[in-house]
Amino acid sequence: MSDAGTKPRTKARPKVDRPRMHKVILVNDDYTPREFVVVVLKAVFGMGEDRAYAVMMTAHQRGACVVAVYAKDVAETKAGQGSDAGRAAGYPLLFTTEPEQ
Ligand code: TYC
Repeated sequence: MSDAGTKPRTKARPKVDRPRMHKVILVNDDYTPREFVVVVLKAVFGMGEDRAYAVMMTAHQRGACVVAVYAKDVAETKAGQGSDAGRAAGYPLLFTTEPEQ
């Protein structure tokens, strides 16, 4: 028989931190064509042409660019899809992930 709610709770319930969000980071390389990077950003991350071009150019000029922030499993899946698309086309295109904060 359940006594849910009838007994005082005697154990402490420590506040738990929310799971951290994870950044997806686009890493520059010397071989992947700019237009291919733009195509992948549009396909995998749902960006429009202008946003995708701006993110690609930031990675191109600065070495890397944060693409988006997601829950860990979503970030890892999307980073994998982007890197896989590059590999399938013979390019070293790389997306990595890292936790926020
Ligand atoms: N640097 C590449 C070129 O000049 C283009 C590029 C941009 C590649 C961003 C990867 O994450 C990247 N063709």
